Amino acid sequence: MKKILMFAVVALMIIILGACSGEGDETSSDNSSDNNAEATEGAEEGAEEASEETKTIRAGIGLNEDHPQYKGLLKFKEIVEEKTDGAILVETYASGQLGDDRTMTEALQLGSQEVTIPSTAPLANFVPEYSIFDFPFLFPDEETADAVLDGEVGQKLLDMLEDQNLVGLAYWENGFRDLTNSQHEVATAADFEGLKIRTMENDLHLDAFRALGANPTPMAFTELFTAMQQGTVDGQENPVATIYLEKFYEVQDYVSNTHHVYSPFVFLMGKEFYDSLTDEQQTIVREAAVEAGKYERKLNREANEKYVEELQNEGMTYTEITPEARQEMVDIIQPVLDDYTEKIGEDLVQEVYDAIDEASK
Ligand code: TK8
Repeated sequence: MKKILMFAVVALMIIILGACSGEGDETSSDNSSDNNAEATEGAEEGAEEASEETKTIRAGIGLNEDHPQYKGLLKFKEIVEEKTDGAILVETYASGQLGDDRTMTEALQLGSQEVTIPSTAPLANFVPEYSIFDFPFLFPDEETADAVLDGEVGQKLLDMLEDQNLVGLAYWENGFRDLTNSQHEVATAADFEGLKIRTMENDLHLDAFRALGANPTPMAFTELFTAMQQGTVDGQENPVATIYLEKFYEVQDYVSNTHHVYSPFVFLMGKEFYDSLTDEQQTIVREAAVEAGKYERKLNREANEKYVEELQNEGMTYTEITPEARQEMVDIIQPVLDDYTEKIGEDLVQEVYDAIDEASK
């Protein structure tokens, strides 16, 4: 009898202990599932935070803080930081602090910088087709340039940048380029003879100035002022906004309204950085680059007349190029354009000219 009782007590104890440990298991399993849930939630939050950790755009340009290009960059910064609620911050660097157009474009390809806004000319070293934008006398006015650049063929050229690990988000405006020099007035093609002219690092520019009889030297913008100051070059060519705001009148005496090239800027972003953004962030930076670009174009155009007057007030001799003299320059340069049409591809060149005709109607 005693044995049966003992067995019953032991059995009862086993059942009670099992239930407890079961509860414990349930409790622990509940705990572990709670812990798992918390862990998962924490990881998801972490991942979410990780995907939304603050990203920083290092944006460098070559021109100084007085230029509309920098004011446009500040507008881009304002839009992006506001629309991402600070998830993307923009650091702005002017005056070539991070390098020149080519070296900053290379930095985007390497991921050591996120944004730069070069002229199209040096981009021809990355995508040869970009030389089309530096065909002298291509665009008749800013409105036609806007229509072509912001249209189908402009987008086709932006798309070509992706193979270079770059994303082109928008076209901004550098402007119609005019010639300055320290030697003498330039009123006709013959006046280019022997002038040592700095050009952007673009073979078409070099060949066009050689055809006019000048002695061109390719050079980064960051070296230009010193080269003019030291007489390494006699002259250069840039829009009047740059000539005035970069104080070229301190080292140049003559300016001619050659208007020989309409120069766009391209708002570039490194492709790896762009791909790291969320879809919403990609839309925000794209739309901000376009909106800030329209603002920059407006600022750039508003002051052109004023800049010409200011340059004369600073002592520069301003020479108007007559239509006949300009036509003579066009005729002299034409064989160079025929050569580059072959290099770039006749179809693409024709597509640009057709877009210009369409926009000019
Ligand atoms: C500034 C340059 C400049 C360009 C040149 O980074 O190199 O002369 O016209 O505006 O892009």
